[in-house]
Amino acid sequence: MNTDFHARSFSLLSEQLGAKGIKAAELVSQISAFQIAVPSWALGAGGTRFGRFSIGGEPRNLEEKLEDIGLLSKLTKRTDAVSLHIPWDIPQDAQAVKQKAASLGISFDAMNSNTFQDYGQPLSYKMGSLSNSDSAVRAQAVEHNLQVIEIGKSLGSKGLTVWLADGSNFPGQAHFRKALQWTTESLKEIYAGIPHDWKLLLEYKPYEPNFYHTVIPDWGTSALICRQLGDRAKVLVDLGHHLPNTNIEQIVATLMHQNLLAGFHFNDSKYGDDDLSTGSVKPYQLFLIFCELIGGAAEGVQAWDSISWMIDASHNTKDPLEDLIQVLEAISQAFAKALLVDREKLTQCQNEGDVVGAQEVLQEAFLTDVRPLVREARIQSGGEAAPLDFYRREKIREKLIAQRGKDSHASGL
Ligand code: RM4
Ligand code: MN
Ligand code: MN
Repeated sequence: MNTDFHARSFSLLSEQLGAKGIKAAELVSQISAFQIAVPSWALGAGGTRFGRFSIGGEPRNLEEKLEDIGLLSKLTKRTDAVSLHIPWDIPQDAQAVKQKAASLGISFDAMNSNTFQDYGQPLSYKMGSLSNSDSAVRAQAVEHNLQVIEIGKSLGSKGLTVWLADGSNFPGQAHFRKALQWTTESLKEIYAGIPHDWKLLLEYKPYEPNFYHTVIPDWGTSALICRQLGDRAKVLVDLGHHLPNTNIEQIVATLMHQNLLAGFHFNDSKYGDDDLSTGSVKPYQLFLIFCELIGGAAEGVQAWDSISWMIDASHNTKDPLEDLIQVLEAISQAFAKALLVDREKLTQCQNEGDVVGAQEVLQEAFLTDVRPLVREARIQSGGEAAPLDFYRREKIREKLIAQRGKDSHASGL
């Protein structure tokens, strides 16, 4: 990236924004402060049920995963935390792992439990975990979540994310009400183990791996359960966990209105839980979601700081580090564009029934090229002007392959 090109584009944009009464320097500091956690499972190649193709140089252990995130942090300055998945990332020596992370400027975001796979535990989750009709399986799944909380405590995490695959594949297979009841009771036991300064982030998903019914299929069911648990339980919105064309921005607004939004799993979706790169398919939707978030925080319905930001992606063709650089950029851009919305004018259009005017307000912000702002934020924070160019120029993947081998395999999906 030519420094002169950046300086000129940033100064032109600052001037254009200034003419509208917007201070570029304020936007830059808001963008700089925005940090998004990276999931430990996004650093290796993801597979599909048809196959998995190694990308080479994948991190072989938790320490190497932290190193990859440390690198991302250094280049982008947009991430300072990792979200771990247990049992994929059990730390052998929590203190050493914590120290290593600290030396890289990385902290531990929400912990993810896993009761959707069998990994040598005594009882199988084939027929469900927290919703299982067998109380011994439910107890085992509860115990696993409590252990994940303990691991999280030792690392300084402040949250437990629960995503359940529980459901059924065929009509008649499960008793809907009992499955929901058992799930709620199990979650109550887990919630009892949630420390006072933690939160429980409850995810929902309409289908997959079960294709007829899922016990927590939507935000409403998740919200109903959270209400029965307590204030520290809130709904996690994974952008891929909706049926096509769902109005996710409205879901976000509703959850904020009830102070029930735990946070996000960022990804993008064409059909379902595709785990595609955020912003690659529906950047306008992402912008509209940020408009609701910024509006909700500004109007005081839910505090900005109470919301967690995490990426949840998986790729079988892209270099995951290159992808994460792209994704951090796409999220920053959507956030920056939403900060540009003239909220006063929007409210006025809404009150006056000016439909065309309201759309103009949103388009004015969305169509602004905010890349110079995002770049300036990164440069001022000490990151790279063009992280992807740097990554390729420095042949980082080649170096990782030399160090870790061509067939190294990161734990995860
Ligand atoms: C699920 C869900 C969870 C994630 C797993 C790997 O679809 O999104 O958040 O932990 O995938
Ligand atoms: Mn998720
Ligand atoms: Mn998912």
